[in-house]
Amino acid sequence: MFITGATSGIGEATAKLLCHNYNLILCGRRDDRLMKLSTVLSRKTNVKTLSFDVRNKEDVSEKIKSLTGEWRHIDFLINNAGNAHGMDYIFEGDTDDWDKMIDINVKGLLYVSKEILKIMVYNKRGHIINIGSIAGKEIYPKGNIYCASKFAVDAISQGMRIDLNHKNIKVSQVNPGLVNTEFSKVRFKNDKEKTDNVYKGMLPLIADDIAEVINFIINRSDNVNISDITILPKAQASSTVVKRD
Ligand code: NDP
Ligand code: 8X3
Repeated sequence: MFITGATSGIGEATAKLLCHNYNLILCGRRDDRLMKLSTVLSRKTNVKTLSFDVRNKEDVSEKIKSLTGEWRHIDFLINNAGNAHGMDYIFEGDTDDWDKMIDINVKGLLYVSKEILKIMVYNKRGHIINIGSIAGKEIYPKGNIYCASKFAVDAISQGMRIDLNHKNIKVSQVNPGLVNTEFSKVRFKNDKEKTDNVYKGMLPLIADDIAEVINFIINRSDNVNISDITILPKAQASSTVVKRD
């Protein structure tokens, strides 16, 4: 089980849930968190950590190629690493934020997939779960480039599913709505007020909700593929319609 973005939020919750049944390869940039998680989860399963920035194509390739023996038997890839950076009108957006979202959410996902697919195609089996978003299904004001990056993930998931169909590799996409993780803290660059406002007066999903759905998807019979699933909190009807008290 190869999980990107395992150092917080959805990736971390997924690692904690799946450690009961799978060996784990956990990725992220924050070494201290990878080490802590590895120490805890090693009590339950075999854990390997790989520290890299998904934007660094050479490092992604080197780190994945460094896996040997049993660690190359990767049946599941959870492409979860990603974030929003900023939330501005398109005429006011910061191009550094745009670069981050496209480089991490789109190109990073591709670099990781490229390397893992070499293994899955060779093994003639595998299952990729891409973490998309409701933002990859509907555009909302000031969502512009983040939405574009997640629309790209949606297109990539569909393209993967088609191209890997004859390679015995399943591709699923999970599209969460509002989930209370470090996502908004990153998006708003640690601005507490803006972060708190995202979830004000409503009950968002928690990372465990998404981990449970991932667990469900990977535990269907081999003949079944949950190809695309959107999960919203009860208070959220769409990207823009959220009931708040
Ligand atoms: P978090 O901020 O809690 O987690 C993001 C994870 O991605 C971290 O583990 C982080 O690790 C990793 N990451 C970010 N940038 C990089 C990078 N350049 N290289 C490697 N790893 C990176 O947010 P979430 O758990 O909420 O986000 C996980 C996924 O879910 C994302 O793809 C996000 O777009 C998606 N999503 C989130 C929603 C939400 O409301 N929270 C809703 C819909 C989708 P580190 O910093 O250690 O590298
Ligand atoms: C995260 C959900 O609505 O904040 O992908 O863009 S949203």
